[in-house]
This record gives sequence, structure tokens and C-alpha cells, in this order.
Amino acid sequence: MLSRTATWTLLRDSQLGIDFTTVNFYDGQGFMVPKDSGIKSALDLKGAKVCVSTGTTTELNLADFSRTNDLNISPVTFEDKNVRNQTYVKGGCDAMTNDKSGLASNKAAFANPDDHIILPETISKEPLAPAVRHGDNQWADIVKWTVHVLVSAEENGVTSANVDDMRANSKNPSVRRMLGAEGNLHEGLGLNKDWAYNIIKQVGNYGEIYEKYMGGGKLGIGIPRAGSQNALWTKGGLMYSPPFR
Ligand SMILES: N[C@@H](CCC(=O)N[C@@H](CS)C(=O)NCC(=O)O)C(=O)O
Repeated sequence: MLSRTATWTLLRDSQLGIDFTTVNFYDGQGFMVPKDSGIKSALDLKGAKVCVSTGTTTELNLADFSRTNDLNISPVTFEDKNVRNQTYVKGGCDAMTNDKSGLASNKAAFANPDDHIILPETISKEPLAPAVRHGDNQWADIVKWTVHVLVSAEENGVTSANVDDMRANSKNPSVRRMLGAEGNLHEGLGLNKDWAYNIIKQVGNYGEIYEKYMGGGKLGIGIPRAGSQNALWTKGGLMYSPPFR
């Protein structure tokens, strides 16, 4: 399985021998600049040198964005993201571009994060999704439904803290089927009936994971979820699980 910051695109899905499963984070590409540059908008990047990882959608989108807006941007490309970050911090580029979640995490790791700002524009769609080997359908189902469990658990108020109680006492038929308290949903996946219970018990639901790693806490990179595409569908977002039946 590939589960990283890989964007689901047609070419990758059809030409690399991999299949994308389901989106677990809706991202989009942005730009970071040194605060003292005075740059306030991506449209101010005329003639700029922009640090970018090679072989990425980021590199392709940068070229499209430059062409569409007549900006004549010079990409400075890197194989290694650490070298890219160091070059940007040392002033080797006027800006750096990456998925916005990537920028937030890159910035958080800088010695002086407050010296940099992320510009407001989002120039692309970057649906990040775990991918599996093309043709391995059972494994694809398992990976897909693992993501769906996280979302469905959140939607139904099942958390790592209450999952034992929910499995024993919930009256919600969908929750009971998901947690293996009734029915045989696990059989087609080739897993045991505790599979979904184990996921939630060990890592929590989507909201718990989001809060821990993407939220405002100690480990988090501070990307607000409310009002974003990563909110639950019941709260205006795109996070939606098919039914557990
Ligand atoms: N979402 C883009 C970018 C992916 C990306 O940059 N992934 C690698 C670098 S090649 C990574 O480690 N990203 C985190 C980072 O750059 O900090 C894509 O799928 O092409």
C-alpha cells in the first residue's frame, strides 16, 4: 500500500500499475513565501524562482499556473524534499510550492516558522488517497473500507474511548454491523469480525486522527477542519462513507 501525500490522477491510476482506493484527505496546492518579502498573493510571483519537488503534480500545476497567468515562473526542482526545504529557507528561491498540508508541515519544522507565510490561493485539486497494486481487488476492498470505517465511526459517534461500550450496547443496527456485534460483513473482506473494532480501538475515528495530526495540538500542523472539504458530509464537507450493510 502507498499511503502518503500521493494525489489521485487519471494517469497514475491507469498507467503505473496501481489503483487508488478512496480519498482520505482533500488537499490543494499553495505557495509559501518569507514574510519579509512583502508578497501577499500568488499572482505577485511574476518572474519568481519557486522551489518544487520533481515528478509531482505540484511541478505540473506550477507550470500550468504560470502559463495561465502569464507569470514566467522559474521552477527550481528537487528530488529530495529536505534539500528543497533547506534551499528555500536559505533564500535560494523566492517561494516554495507544495500541497497546503505539506506546506503547513514543512513550515512547522523550520527553525523560525513565523518568518514564513502561506499565501491564500489554492491553485489545484489534490485528492490524496491510499493506492494498492492494480488487480489486487480484495486488498483494495480492505484498504477502501478501512478508510470508510474511520468516517462512518465518526458519523455515528464511535470513538477509541467508547468503542467497547458501543459494541456491547449500541442499538444502532449499522454500528452493530460495523463493529461485528451482528451480521457477517467481515466475511467478504476475508477478515475476522473484530476488524473494524480493532481499527477504531487502536487509532480512533477520522475526527480523532484529524485532530491529533492535522489539528491545533502538540503533534498537529494546525489546518482547520470546520468548513473544509475534509469535514463530514453532515457538516458540509466531502467525507462520506457508503453504507455498512
Ligand atoms: N501531492 C503531490 C505531491 C507529493 C509529494 O510531494 N510527495 C513527497 C515528495 S516528492 C513528499 O514527501 N511530500 C511531503 C513534502 O514534500 O514535504 C503529488 O502527488 O505529486
